Amino acid sequence: MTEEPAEVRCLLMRGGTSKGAYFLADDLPRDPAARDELLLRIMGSPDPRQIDGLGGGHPLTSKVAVVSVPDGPDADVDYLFLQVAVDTAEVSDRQNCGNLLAGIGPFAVERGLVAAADGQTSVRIRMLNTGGVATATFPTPGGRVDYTGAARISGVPGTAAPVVIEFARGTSPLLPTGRARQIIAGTTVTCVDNGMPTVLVPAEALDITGHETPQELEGNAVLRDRVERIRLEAGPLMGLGDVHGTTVPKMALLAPPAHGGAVTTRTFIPHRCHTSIGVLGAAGVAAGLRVAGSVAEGIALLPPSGDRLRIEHPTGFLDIETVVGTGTDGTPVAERTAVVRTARKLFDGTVFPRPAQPVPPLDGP
Ligand code: NQM
Repeated sequence: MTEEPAEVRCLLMRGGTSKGAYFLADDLPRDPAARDELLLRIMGSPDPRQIDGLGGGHPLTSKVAVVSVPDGPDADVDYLFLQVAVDTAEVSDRQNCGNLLAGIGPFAVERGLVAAADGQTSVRIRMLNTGGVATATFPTPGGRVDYTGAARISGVPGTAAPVVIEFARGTSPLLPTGRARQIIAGTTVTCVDNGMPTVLVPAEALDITGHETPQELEGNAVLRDRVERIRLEAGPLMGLGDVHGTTVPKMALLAPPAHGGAVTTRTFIPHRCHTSIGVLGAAGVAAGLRVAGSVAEGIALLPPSGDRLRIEHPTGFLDIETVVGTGTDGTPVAERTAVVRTARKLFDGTVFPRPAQPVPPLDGP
């Protein structure tokens, strides 16, 4: 599409513990700047409440998925994730989202990009933000997506159909700085990338227990400042360049498990504290736990056998399977990562973007 649309076909979905607007790429402007400007008006940004758009006033509910037909045989659909900032006029493609990923297969079936089998359907999804490929498998009795089921994930009330997601072998180095641990801004950390650049930081080193609520942590200005200083120094070391104003790397604070899992986490994404944990953020934590010499040693408790790790977070836990092996150059690689999520179609229809006009500065309630 080249012209500025007055209305756009849109499917609103919960994907895992996030919520976003899903579009076919063909229904949006082709030019990325025009597309992003339109998405700001659709989501209602910039505005802390996003009251004039679809966004929910939090990074976890201000997300967009753009889906298209791939040009090669390696995938069934292409998925571009866009994070729409809440209170600034920014749209970023610099991170992926494993939660919205859970809705991509069902969306592809809903929009006729993929024919569903009678029973289960698997969709190979190329994730354009990172270049990786994931396969999502979900129930499609009678060739239609069935969103109902018995799978329960922490952070979402009730149960729904399971979406099983398998990530192919990682394409980027698991340890982007080449080291299992290092001192950054005076704190010993481990930098990992298992689909999402993430810095693992022992909570104790930041003078917190790591079991505080997200509200308590967001209210701790000294902590937020220390976490941000580590992040800003870690970004260039991880090959991300200057990370001022970007949503990566994520900051995962680690503490001993409290409920039988492998580790407790509190994740800054990067300025709000996640109410649970991102899928790929958890993939990074899980892989980091398996790297010899990482900062997780002495904090995490690995089960004696099996690939599955339970990552505790503020609203429960996320179970994730990871296998970390050794690459040809002798460095650790994530061989395999798998997770179960759920997704649900919330609304299918037409969204009417706020008209293009200058937004006056905020001057009161
Ligand atoms: O890490 C939040 C989320 C995410 C991203 C974030 C995600 C992931 O929970 O794969 O899912 O870290 O911005 O949606």
